[in-house]
Amino acid sequence: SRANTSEQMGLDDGAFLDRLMHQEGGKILLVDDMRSNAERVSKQVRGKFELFLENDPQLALRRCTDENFDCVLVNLSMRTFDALRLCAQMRSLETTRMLPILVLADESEQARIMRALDLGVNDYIRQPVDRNELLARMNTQVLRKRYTDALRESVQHTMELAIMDGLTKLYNRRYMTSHLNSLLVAAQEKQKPMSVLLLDIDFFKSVNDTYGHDAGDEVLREFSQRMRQNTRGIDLVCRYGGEEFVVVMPDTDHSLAMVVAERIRKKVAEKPFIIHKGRQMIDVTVSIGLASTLNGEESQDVMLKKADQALYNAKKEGRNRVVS
Ligand code: GH3
Ligand code: MG
Ligand code: MG
Ligand code: MG
Repeated sequence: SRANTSEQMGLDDGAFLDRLMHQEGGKILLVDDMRSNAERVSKQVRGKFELFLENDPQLALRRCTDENFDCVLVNLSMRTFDALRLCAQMRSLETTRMLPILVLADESEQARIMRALDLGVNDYIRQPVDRNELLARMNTQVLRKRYTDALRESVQHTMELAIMDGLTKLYNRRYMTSHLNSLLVAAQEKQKPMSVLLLDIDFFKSVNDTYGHDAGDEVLREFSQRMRQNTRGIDLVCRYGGEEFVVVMPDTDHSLAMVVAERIRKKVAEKPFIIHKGRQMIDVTVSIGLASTLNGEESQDVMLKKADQALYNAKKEGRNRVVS
């Protein structure tokens, strides 16, 4: 649903925002230890918002983390615990930092209202509560939450599109080539080795021809998954082109890179790829060209050319092998 929301949030799609803002209701958590008060609020929002009640601050925090509330309503004059402390905790926790907080306050609580606002509470309502005012203020918070959520998703999605390959969720070629040179420079400065693998799936055209293009796509996804599982977090795994991939391995000399490349090659060849929801099994192999830094002064172009030449030899020598 995230991608869906983001797509709908396209910059020129004002209609999506319109729909977003006119959605009714919202899921509200009321934190209150006074039953009678809670019942009054509940009656006032009935039919407009979905209201849940929690009378323990720790449980309230947990629920705000686990459930997707649109707004929290906190009664500032609770007797059994400090509402301000709860507000402070909500603002400091990563999971509740962005959740709108609305406080209910008595006439006499001006100083505490100020402190609550200081802590980052979004708004307050005086008790006894006027129903229309309560609904209006809650609605404002719910809409703001929805808007910022959608905006954040959209920004994240845009950033992902810029650096990731859509099919495999690996880094894309542009991202890799914009980092490889500086990684090589950093390796040289620290006098660390560095290796690059260029991988090309064998006879991939015949996978498409035999099982169809969608099957080919599934193979590419599963292949990417196996590469990810057999590399480290600091390795840069990217889709270089159609069925060609590059793994950039910092701090990795030729012999270690050989071990990694062999492991990937084996993990691809040893188990058939299961596609079409288990209805089809395809044997896949990969050829891998390996290039490692020698004097530490190799440029990106030199490294990729070396890997490409090695890959060419791997194909020529019969495929399903690693050549350096
Ligand atoms: P070789 O062992 O020499 O590498 O043989 P090959 O068939 O893998 O080589 P070739 O480069 O001739 O074919 C690559 C094929 O990959 C051709 C193209 O249709 C297919 N391909 C490229 N991108 C995609 C994609 O995103 N999805 C699918 N399904 N196929 C793709
Ligand atoms: Mg190819
Ligand atoms: Mg080819
Ligand atoms: Mg190929």
